[in-house]
Amino acid sequence: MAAVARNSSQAFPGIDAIRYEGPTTKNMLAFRHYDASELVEGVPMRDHLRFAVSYWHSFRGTGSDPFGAPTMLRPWETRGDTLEGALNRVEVAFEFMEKLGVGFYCFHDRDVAPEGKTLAESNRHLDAVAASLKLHQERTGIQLLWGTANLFSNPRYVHGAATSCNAEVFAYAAAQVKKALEVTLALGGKGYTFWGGREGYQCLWNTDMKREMDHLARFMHMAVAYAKEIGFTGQFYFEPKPREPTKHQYDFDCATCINFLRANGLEQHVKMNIETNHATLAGHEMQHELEYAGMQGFLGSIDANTGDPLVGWDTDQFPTNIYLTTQVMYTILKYGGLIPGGINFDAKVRRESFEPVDLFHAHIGGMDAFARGLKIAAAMRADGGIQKLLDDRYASWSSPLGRRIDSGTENFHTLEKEMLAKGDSEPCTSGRQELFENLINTYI
Ligand code: XUL
Ligand code: CO
Repeated sequence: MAAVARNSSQAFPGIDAIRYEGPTTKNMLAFRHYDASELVEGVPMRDHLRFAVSYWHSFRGTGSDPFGAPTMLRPWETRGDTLEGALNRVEVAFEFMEKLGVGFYCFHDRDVAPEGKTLAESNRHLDAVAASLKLHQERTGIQLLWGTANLFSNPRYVHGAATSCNAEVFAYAAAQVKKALEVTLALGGKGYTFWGGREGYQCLWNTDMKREMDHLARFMHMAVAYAKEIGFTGQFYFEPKPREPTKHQYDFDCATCINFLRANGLEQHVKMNIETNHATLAGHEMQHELEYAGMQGFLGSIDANTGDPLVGWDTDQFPTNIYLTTQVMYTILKYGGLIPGGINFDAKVRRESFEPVDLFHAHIGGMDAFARGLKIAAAMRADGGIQKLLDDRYASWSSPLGRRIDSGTENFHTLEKEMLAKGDSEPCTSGRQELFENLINTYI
């Protein structure tokens, strides 16, 4: 299949490259805050943020929902789910990403190439599309942030993939990930993500949880071994999600995933790809998930989106809330950044936002929201006011007693002796939550 090195796509006529025009511009197809080359803490914004477009939402999303048919107007989609259609879509996707000015994209194998009648045919399709993706990557400099395999859409995965009750499904999933890893390597992918898909259960009565989780660990070890064999040195990620499509997903949240990795000897090989809407489904704030992973060295990459506070499922909306992006960027800066990860917009335009231009508005808004969050977080760090309040709160740990406890020289006997002699502990000081919150608002 002949792939093209130039891009003849004109799917977005009338839309030029999106430029930084500053906060006062009236042009809604411009960045107000994201200036790729502007230095923040000495690093260009593009390298802090490493924005990626999700192929599945932006180029395979149709707008269908359980109550209605597809709504998306995508004039370039004239060839359906064929190889020809897939190759045309690559050009459209690269036209979009070039105009938007993002450095990265992410895909599942079945997003970019149609599934064939056999595994061998699916692999041939994927190779043909990957050849075109590679040429367009070389032409534009846009890189693959991470690849993944879709182990959940096909009916064969009805009971899961690595955790299926059917051993042949496990084998098929292994073959699919093997191929996806090869393609990710060929495209210079910076990472490879495992989202659990249907790895979970709907009912414990029909589920052998121990067996399923053992199989998941075995599957992951096979992936690690194969990556080593082919020389794939990209970062592996787990993407936690607590529920949907199953009522309990095994990769529930960061704490669950990190425990699974440690319990199965995988902690050196896998970090977290943390998604905002998944965090909230788990009953956590995104900041909690980032902090939990970051403090233990498991912060890898993020899937940026947001849920709707009134809707209890994974709505995958584009992030526009500056408070949220400030929390995210503050925590990311605190743990030294995301490289080799990035900020993947795992987000979809609403079903009602069905015109091609809405893809631009959505991404521009998300990128600007993160750029503002980054600048605010950097200002908070430069000023040091929040850190000072935090240090004050824990000041007693700098006392001689605090230092002795932290250095490990104390035990229950010595501490009891000290408190018996003293009679009571010193009174606590205020937590000053409202002062913290007011101070944060002064930066926003
Ligand atoms: C599903 C989800 C996935 C992963 C990749 O909720 O987030 O799109 O990001 O499989
Ligand atoms: Co995701």
